[in-house]
Amino acid sequence: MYAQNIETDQTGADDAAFQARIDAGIKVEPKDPMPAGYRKTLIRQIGQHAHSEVVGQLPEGNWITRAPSLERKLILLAKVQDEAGHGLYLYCACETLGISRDELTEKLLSGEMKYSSIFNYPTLTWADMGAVGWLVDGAAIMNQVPLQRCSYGPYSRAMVRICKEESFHQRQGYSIMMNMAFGTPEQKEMAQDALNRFWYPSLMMFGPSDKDSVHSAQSMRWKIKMNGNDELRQKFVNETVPQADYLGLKVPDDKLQWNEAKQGYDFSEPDWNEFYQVVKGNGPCNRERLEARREAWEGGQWFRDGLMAYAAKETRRRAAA
Ligand code: FAQ
Repeated sequence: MYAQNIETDQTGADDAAFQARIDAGIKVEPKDPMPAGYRKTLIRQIGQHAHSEVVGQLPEGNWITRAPSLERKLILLAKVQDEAGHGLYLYCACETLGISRDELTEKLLSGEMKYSSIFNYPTLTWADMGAVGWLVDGAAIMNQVPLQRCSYGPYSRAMVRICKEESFHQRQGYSIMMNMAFGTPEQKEMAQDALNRFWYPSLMMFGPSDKDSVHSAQSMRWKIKMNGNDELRQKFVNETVPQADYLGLKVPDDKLQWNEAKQGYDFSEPDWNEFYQVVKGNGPCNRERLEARREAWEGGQWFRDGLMAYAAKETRRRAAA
């Protein structure tokens, strides 16, 4: 249905009229004409976002069977299911741009499409479930709240529900951190260790520094992104440091300091060489994560075949009735 629109994508002079609509705050809907580059950028960003939600289930899924209580197990299970739901809304939003979910999955498995670097780090202890909720979902919210106002209708609407759920996820993570940080000395040590390991990878979630960001300028003109990477990273640090202070934990950055003039913290940049290595597939868990997705995709083939066969049978039954 949408393939037809792709053929009518705008180029050249029409781009100015499109930009004027974006500047006026008019949402772009699936059947509207749009520049080919706008469509391509959205498919890249929404597709990568969807993959991140789905791959993002793996580090936490790792702890469902080992949660320390039935209550924590239920909460974690619900959270991980929410991430699957986020992937679903986002794949659906992406499909409105003329690409199928199967194609998106194949691009993930072939390495052509990325997913967030953060999910290539291991979750070694229960405290990591706290750090992931607090820091990773915290960073995700910081990035996604502004996306509720992005120019593409289906993406902006998907973000509304996702942000509500991410907010619950962030709080459940912080609640685990509170239990650990105010618990025994050993538990506090585990909480500190989790913060030490997840701090810089969380800062990397916002993408490279604006000066090295390939897509930011154009994406911001098109309101596919609402803020630069550095601005959101700074906001995240400003909000998170007092939360660490409350827990009595130390952010692993000796240069961290409040800067009165800018009304924000000065902080150390993450190691960008490490970031690019992880993005290229050389992080601690890249191979394991893609292998898990490949197994799930291949193992689910019989189920997808069954659904298609059932749909075909229903169509035949209705036609005969
Ligand atoms: N990891 O030019 P930019 C979550 C790539 S959801 C991997 O600045 P852009 C929920 C980028 O793709 C987390 N690659 O790129 C959850 C580009 O490469 P390309 C995901 C990255 O797109 C929580 C190149 O670097 N959130 O966590 C990363 O303008 C807990 C140059 O970068 C979203 O996807 C990275 N961190 O800005 C789930 C939000 N950063 O494609 C489970 C939507 C950059 O040319 C558990 N996305 N790259 O080959 C965005 O806002 C943007 O896409 C950015 C990157 C900000 C991520």
